[in-house]
Amino acid sequence: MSKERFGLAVAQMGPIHLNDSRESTVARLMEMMREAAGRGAKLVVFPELALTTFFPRYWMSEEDAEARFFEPSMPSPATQPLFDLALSLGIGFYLGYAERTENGRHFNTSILVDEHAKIVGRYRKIHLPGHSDHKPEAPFQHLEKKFFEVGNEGFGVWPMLGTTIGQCICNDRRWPETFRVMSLQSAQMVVLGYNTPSWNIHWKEPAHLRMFHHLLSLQANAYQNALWIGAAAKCGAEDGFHMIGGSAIVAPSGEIVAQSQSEEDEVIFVSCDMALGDNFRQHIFNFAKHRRPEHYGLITERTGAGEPLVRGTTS
Ligand code: CDT
Repeated sequence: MSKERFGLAVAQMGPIHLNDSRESTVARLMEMMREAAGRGAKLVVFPELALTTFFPRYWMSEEDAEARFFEPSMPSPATQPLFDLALSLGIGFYLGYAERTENGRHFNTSILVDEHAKIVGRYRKIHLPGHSDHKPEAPFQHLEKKFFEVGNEGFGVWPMLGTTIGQCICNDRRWPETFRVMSLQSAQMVVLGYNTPSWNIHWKEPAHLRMFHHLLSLQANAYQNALWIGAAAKCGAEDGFHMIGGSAIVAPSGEIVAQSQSEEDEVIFVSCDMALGDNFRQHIFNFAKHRRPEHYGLITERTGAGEPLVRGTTS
């Protein structure tokens, strides 16, 4: 593999049911890690909340959720074999899980682990979707705002594996700010995991739009920031609740260069040309030359849409 090539694997997961053990889930991750390494991957990307079912779909107390679904340490006894395998294979990985901190705070978290099995980067999800109240009329809940705090560590990037990698989680991929903040820190690649329900509980949305908006978000953000993006789904029906697949690797051109075909455990792989983003970065998206931050103030001044700014007339 030449200096410019980066073997990127995305390990999609089929469903994890409520009664599946952490040990059986980690065994699935390990099998895909072996396959990824065998195909020449430097990094394998696992989904959001990859150790359990997507538990925010269920109404329960915070205490019950903590006891059943959160990790008080990482590596944990159940995930240590994954770290050991990564070390023996010399492969890095991205993993999403529910984090309980030492002082009892709860975050939807992902980590980047290097080829020495060292956790080099941690990200706590910032754009939490859903609601915190019980919606008994809905077919399922989306209680991320109940079970998690908004991430408190910003959008980081980490020099690792010979490049600069950023990470985010699921709903973050729909927000252009996520990727722009990372590309302003010279990210070359962004990786993420997701759990996207196939049905919208808020309004009657055509089902095909779920996949369309997912891919649209990845492709637009890859192109506009000259990034490689790797996105890993947890998908299929978890105890009857269906989530989209569509795990993908997207090039800095915005083109999808690999996509999963199933809704099961499946590894996709691309030998990424890390120079592919250079032309975009040097020309059309040469940030230093073309960005106009003096006109972007509202991005950080306002959260929601407000009144038009007062401007000059056209006469
Ligand atoms: N897990 C997660 O963030 N899911 C959200 C659901 C939003 S509904 C379109 C997602 O952005 O996929």
